[in-house]
Amino acid sequence: MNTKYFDRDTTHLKTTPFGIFTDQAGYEPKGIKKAVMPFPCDSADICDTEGNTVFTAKAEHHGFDAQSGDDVYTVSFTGFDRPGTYRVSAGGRTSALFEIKDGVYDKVLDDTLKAFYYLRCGCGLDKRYAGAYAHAECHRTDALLWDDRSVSLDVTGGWHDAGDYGRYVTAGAVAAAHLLYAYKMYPEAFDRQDINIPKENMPDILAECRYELLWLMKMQAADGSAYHKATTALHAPFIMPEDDREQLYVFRTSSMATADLAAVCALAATVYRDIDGDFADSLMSTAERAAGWLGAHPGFIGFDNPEGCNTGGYGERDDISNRFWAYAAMYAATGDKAFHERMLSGATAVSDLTAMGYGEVGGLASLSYMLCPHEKDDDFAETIRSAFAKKAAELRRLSEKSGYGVAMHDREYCWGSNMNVMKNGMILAADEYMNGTDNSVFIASQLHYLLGVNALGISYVTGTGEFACNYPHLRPAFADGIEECMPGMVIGGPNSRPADPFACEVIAQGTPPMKCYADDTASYSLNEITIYWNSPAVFVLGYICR
Ligand code: 9MR
Ligand code: ZN
Repeated sequence: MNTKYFDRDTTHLKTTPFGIFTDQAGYEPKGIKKAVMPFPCDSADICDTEGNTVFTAKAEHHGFDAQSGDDVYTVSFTGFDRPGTYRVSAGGRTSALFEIKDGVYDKVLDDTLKAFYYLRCGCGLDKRYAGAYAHAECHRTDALLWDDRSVSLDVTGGWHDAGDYGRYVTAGAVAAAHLLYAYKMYPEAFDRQDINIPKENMPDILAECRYELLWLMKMQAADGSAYHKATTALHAPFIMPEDDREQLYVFRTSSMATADLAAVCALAATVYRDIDGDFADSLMSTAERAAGWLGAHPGFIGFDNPEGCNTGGYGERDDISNRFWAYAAMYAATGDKAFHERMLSGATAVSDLTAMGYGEVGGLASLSYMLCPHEKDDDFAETIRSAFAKKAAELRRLSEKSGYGVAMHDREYCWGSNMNVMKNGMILAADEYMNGTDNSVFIASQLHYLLGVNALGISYVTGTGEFACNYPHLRPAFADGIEECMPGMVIGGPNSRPADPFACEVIAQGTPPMKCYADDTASYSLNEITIYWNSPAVFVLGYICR
């Protein structure tokens, strides 16, 4: 718990005690292993826990890295594959401890998936599953329709979106979809998983998604459209979820939410069909009613917070990619030519066929289309494949140019930059899936960045690594009074356009993008968590652990 939250004291902010940056989870024995040193050196040693040197490698000068402002040296120790626990040391500095072993990322995969359980709303978290992070039932009361307070609705369930207790349809649909695509593409990684959540007769990842899907279905209005969000009028103070007893509201329909609901339910129906036929049927009926509404309402209905509400807006400028995703997923679920036609006719206006959400979702549509068993339009399938090939080539170039191996444009160091890192990993994985290009080294590099190979030498996943973020802008993590944050939370990360008072105070003008970060509860634009920042990390880890 960061007790300094309220007085904006910054003295507790720590910089890494380590001078050499490695993946703090570690490396597969056969994996590419590279440490980054932001200082001149000729060679580096791999040392065991007793300090004995077990391997020495020559350093290379990568050169100046503008995103970090560092003159970077790297050392490759891929040739060293003996399982064990090590540090890299050079020039009187060391790295954090890391392991070399088979299955070294399994625990991070488990943790990042379990994070969704910790965010469940509408239930209590039982000690058996949540341990010290158990808490009583939250947000069980009916919600009033914001625009007509005589209407009261049961919209309990789902995941809390983020550091706040809001629940938003577009955000939830995209996060669940990332997990479902991950399962479709890499089932081996998830079939064997046991993350200690209430058991259902299916892999844990599907049980966890089901919890969100049941809520998403409740967010459908009688006319088939989807309400945009369910939140209180104002963000709660930093209290436990069960202590947040303000009136809940459901906010009016948006066309993005309706399209995303159709898409995720249709996608989910294909996943649950063989596991739970009744559930797949109700998903399909929700998807069909939402798609029916979309057909009857071709105009864009966006969303802006009404007067008196300050919870997340999740406004979008158009719903083009959302509708495209809905029809692609409907076609994938049904094989119905009418949906195929609608998808193809909407495709030309889609700006990016590789975009993985939460706003632009063209890439999710592409995944649905390319994964589906039905007949495809050859030209359009080729258009999708080449969009991924082109984007992946660009990402490989960025990754090679970066001293830290991260495939990021400067502009991507924005609110939730770690989502961009992981989404870029997803695009590389999708390119590999569709085009057969081996992107494994580049995908692993994106994970290494997240877990410590970055200019601050910090692991951006709570509970993984000797120097990991621990004070996210996450209400229960503050209010539970427990020093250690619950594990597996992927935080937003560096943001070169800090947008909260704390960040504006502590991030000096001119700080290089990769260093615009502080591990403090107060900073929502640097250090919040959300479900759709965790979900692309689960996808990338699914690829890696498959
Ligand atoms: O993730 C969203 C980010 O891209 C936006 O820049 C930011 C400001 O509008 O909002 C973020 O979403 C927040 C949402 O509105 C409410 N729940 C927490 C989300 C993460 O900060
Ligand atoms: Zn809740």
